[in-house]
Amino acid sequence: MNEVEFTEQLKGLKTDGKTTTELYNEISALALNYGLSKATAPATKNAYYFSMEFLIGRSFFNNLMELGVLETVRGILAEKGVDINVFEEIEDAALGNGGLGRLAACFLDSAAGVGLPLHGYGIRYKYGLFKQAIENGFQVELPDDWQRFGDPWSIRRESEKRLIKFADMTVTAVPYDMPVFGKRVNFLRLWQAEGSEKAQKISEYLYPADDTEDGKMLRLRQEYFFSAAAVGELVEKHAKKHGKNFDNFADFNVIQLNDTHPVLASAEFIRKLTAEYKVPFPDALGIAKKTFAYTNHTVLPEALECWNADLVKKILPDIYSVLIKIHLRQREELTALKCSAEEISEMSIYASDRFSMANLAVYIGKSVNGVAKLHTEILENNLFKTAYKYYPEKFQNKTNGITQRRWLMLCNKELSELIDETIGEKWRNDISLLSGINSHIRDITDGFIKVKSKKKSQLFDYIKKHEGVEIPDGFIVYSQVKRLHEYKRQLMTAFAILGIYKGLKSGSIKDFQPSVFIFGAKSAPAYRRAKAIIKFINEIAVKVNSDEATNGLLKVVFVRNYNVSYAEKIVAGTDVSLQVSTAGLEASGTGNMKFMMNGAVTCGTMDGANIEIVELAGLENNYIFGEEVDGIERLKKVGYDPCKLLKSNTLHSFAASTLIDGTFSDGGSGDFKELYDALTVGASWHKPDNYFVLHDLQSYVDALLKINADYKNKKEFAVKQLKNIANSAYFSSDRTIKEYATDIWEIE
Ligand code: 26Q
Repeated sequence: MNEVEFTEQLKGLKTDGKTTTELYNEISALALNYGLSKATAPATKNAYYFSMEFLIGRSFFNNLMELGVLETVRGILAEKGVDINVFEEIEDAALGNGGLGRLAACFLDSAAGVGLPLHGYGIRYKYGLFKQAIENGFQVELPDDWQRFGDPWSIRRESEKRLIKFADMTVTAVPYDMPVFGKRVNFLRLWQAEGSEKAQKISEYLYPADDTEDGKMLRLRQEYFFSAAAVGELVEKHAKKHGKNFDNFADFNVIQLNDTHPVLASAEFIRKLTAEYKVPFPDALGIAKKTFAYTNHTVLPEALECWNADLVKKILPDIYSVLIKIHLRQREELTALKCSAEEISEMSIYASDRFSMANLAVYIGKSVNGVAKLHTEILENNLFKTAYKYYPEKFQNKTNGITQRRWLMLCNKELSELIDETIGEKWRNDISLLSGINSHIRDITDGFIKVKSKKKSQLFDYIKKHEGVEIPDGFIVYSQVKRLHEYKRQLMTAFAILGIYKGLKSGSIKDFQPSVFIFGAKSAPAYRRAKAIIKFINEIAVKVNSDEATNGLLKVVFVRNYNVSYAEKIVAGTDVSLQVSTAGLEASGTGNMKFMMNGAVTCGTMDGANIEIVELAGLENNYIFGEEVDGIERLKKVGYDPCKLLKSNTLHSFAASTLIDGTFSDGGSGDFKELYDALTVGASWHKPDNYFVLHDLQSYVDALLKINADYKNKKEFAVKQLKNIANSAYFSSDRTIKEYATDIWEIE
């Protein structure tokens, strides 16, 4: 099908009396066929991205854009009296929790976009990340039945289904292919579990947590299920083509492990080669070591996966044996390298009846990478210090990126057009040209201010409709949108807002530019303190928004069910991007990059990719505050006492007391007291104020107020915002993916 045929068929489409869902399915099917007709020749060497999560979002608009027919479709539908925006009813495919899953989606987009053969492998969850409702200020989770509108962008490949064996059952894995359009057509292949009721459970739910809940058998099954399906397919394809010689397997295939979640794939690979093709174990291990590469996405100790050895033995006995063999082999190697007993135990795959998935990934991986400069340094100097000492050549940095196609061209058409007018359209195919804006900044501030205020008012309309909160034009937009986690410090923002609110009421803060704070966040359902923070923010919102003395100056909105599609609106309509994690804990962040590319200044700590953002866009065009990694380390050594701060600083004691003095109600749940205790005496195994919220609070408020004051000079503020846009090309995932292709995958 060519474009003319596509257009003709679309023109012939009957729309009368059809539901949005019906139209969605018919138009998508047509576009899918058109897209598939552009299919590219298979590459010699392919890279495969194994990931438990692909946070794709809505495919409809993005795919039409990638196929170059979005405007045509918009026009033809308009002629038929259908507004293309009705398809915003179709919900996102939220097969991921947050950063790691969205990164996977951006990588697929970029690989297709720049023409690299990278394909994704994952799980086709029946239910994606829960939908979030807010009841009485509390998060409530509802199932996300994303397929109820149909799934017209997937193709079920019945003939390529495979059997996956567990000790207690055999499960059928059926692949569904989602094409990814660009210069190439690549595929995201998602496996669905079929068979008995127990079998189907494997692909029913995405784990709604981005840190580990220990020893969950179902998660172990999920990890093995899709890893084994994918490995089985790749190995058999190779055997068919090249005979049973696997020495050259890595010349044709490379597998990137998106965190440790799919690392059992390496054990399955060795199992399959040794058991089914009679490859000697040392050879199979050697081939695995040339095939797999590992990306780490978190240094939080609770998010590092370990599997109970008995559990593995019980449901995957053959994998257990392979893991033990790898472990013994690793010991031999480390002994030969003259590692001390302590060093061996630090790097060991198996210890205290548990398998460390990170140690396995580092041992097997031909490369190990972090996702921002600072993060990679932390891997080398802390988390994987000993491995780095013995295998320095494995370690690399690959700073994350985002796809400018979804996160600029699609979500901010107006800004994209301003860029076209300023530097021409070539940047659309070569993002590095964006830096051309630098020499025109002072000529386009007025144009930019217009675009930004348009995107803000679109966002305000949407918020009015969905959250019922009215935000007047002209408000400065500060946004913090990301998963809810204590280390990301949404609580610190809440405290800062309380500080500002108090200052406005008492008159100590003068000349304040009207501002709105927008939050969007889902909490893991079992993470009590994170849920308490959501409730706390909602309580603050009710109080602040209804106070007539201040609500012309200050508003707070917690948006419900934050997801990719909501993010597209928020990043375009934000002035100030809040990226305030405790230094050393946010591996990279990618929201920070989306905001930057849309012309928000960053108000943040020296953490993750924030460091690289200010390196490129200039410290003077962003607002950095708070303790840096060294300082945090020092505080930990000498002992940090938040209670001292509570005694001496009025801002701190005022803000923290609101958790326990009856200012706000937690509905009798005791949740706010739990938050207060976490700050003052510590919670779980954590020290008091484990994330240094109180320590950084004052400098945070100062930074927010400095921004507020600077904003008065709109033109100068627009210059800062434009400097960010002009220097954001580095954070395109086109750049990132090319680095992976050259430095790790060796594909073209
Ligand atoms: C592990 C075991 C059991 C249950 C859940 C998990 C689990 C699931 C998801 C552990 C971690 C995750 C996700 C981590 C994640 O999203 N990390 C983010 O990755 C982004 C992309 O690299 C970075 O930008 C963020 O800084 C990082 O937090």
